Amino acid sequence: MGHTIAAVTDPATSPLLAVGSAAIDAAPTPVKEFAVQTFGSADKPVLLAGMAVVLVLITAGLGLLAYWRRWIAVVGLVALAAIAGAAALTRTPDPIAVVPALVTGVIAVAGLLWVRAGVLGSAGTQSGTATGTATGTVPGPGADVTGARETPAAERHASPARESPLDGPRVRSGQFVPTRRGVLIGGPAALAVAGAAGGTLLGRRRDDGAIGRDRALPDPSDPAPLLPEDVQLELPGITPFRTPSPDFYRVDIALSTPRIDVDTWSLPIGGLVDEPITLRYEDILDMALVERWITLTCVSNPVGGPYVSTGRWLGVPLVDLFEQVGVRPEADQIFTESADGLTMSIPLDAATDGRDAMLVVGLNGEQLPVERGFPARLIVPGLFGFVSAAKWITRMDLSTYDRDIAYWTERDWATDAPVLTQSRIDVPGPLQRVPAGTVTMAGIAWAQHRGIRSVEVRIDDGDWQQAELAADGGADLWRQWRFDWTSTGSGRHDVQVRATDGRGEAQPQERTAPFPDGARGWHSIAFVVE
Ligand SMILES: Nc1nc2c(c(=O)[nH]1)N[C@H]1C(S)=C(S)[C@@H](COP(=O)(O)O)O[C@H]1N2
Ligand SMILES: [Mo]
Repeated sequence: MGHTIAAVTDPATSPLLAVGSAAIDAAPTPVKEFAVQTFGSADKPVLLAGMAVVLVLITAGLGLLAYWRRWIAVVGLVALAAIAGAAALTRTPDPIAVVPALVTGVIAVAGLLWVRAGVLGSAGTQSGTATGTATGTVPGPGADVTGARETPAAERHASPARESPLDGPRVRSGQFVPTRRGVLIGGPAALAVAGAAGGTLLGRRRDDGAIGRDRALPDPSDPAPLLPEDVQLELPGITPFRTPSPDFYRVDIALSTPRIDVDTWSLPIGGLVDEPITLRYEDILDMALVERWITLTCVSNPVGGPYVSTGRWLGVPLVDLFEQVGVRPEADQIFTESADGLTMSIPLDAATDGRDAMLVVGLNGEQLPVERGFPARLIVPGLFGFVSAAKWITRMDLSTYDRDIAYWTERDWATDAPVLTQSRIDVPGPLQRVPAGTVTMAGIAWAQHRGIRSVEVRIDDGDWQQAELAADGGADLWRQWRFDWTSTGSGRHDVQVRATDGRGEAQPQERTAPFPDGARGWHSIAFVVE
């Protein structure tokens, strides 16, 4: 019920989603890392399913307690609703946020009392519905405990039940009285209907709830440089150089994707500046826009992992905005707030050293997709996404690291987070069987803003050998590589890869976990020659 109501008012305040989001915020970093590494992009469905199971168990427990002491169950339900309401307030600090929890609580308490009355029978009004000792039908679960106390024994025997308590619902003196069978079937059915309705509504709002997705993007005044044609190797199975928008990796803490109305959205830029400004969406579209190919990576990407993609981003250079507001010399970080409650912080030095740091409105020639931060987000080449790529941005302050602390910094992740050099084997796949003869290996390597100088491959315990590199698209982009090997006998072989960045630094062998500043180590897979 709460999910359905929230779909109409504000999805983030759905009891399930709000409590889930609060749990994500509160979860200690090791638990979060475990979830990301174990469940990958399914971490949120797993969390929600787990919560649903726990909730069903708790409410079932309260239902059983209600046979014994009605007030305990009522207090339990009120407590659940209060938790949901409080969690919703942490998402949307507006009294309206508690509405889904409040309505759900009221319906839950009323429903509980109603069902309880029906199942136990309340003295005098439903004499025929209770335990039916005379006909030997099945007594209700509470019959021994409360039924005997509440239903005068004489009356029970005086009017023997003609119907089994498992019969359908009956109407007694104009009152609809639920039966156990009705509750057993109707309860889950109502749950399924409400869940499906809420899910559908939420899903629909996720797709088209944002307003202003029909605006035409202007042409960039500084278009993306034409990429050399052979940045893309013609090899089956290799990661495409240009990631199609739907295939772009996605990582965020948002259980419900913020859907923003660009007509009411604005972006204040303030803090340690001479002249704060507030930008509307149209203001940004009116500025001189640049377009750049940039590869984005997540710090949570494990060695060989999938959280890296490349897009063509359209936006305003941050330095142009900073020129307008006049940044004071004491500022050392760009501190952002987003519609999902996340705060992030970019080292000011990195954003102003000449690289293409920008406030983005377009991806691959279209408005930013909703799940990519519509209407606007940041991109800073060379920094991991969790510090640099704030989606659904709602505020940008020039600040200092002493003054404001970002969400992930509070959770012990690195403050300064340059991308680490990584390389990945896409072909052959793990344990793939390949015919004897020439075996082609291929993949990608990245070290944004430093570039990739070379990639080396080692088969089994042999020597490192230079892989062939595809054309270089620029230092902010990943680079494809391939290596042809003539197989030496059938059976299992291991292949390892390591890249050297544009500064001549090779990837270290020693593996580290993604926490707190990114995974290190060589990717390695095994394949089988037939
Ligand atoms: N508002 C907001 N912005 C966010 C995040 C988030 O959870 N909320 N996740 C960040 C992380 S960890 C990464 S890696 C990138 C991923 O961007 P993408 O989902 O568009 O690939 O967005 C960043 N921006
Ligand atoms: Mo990330």
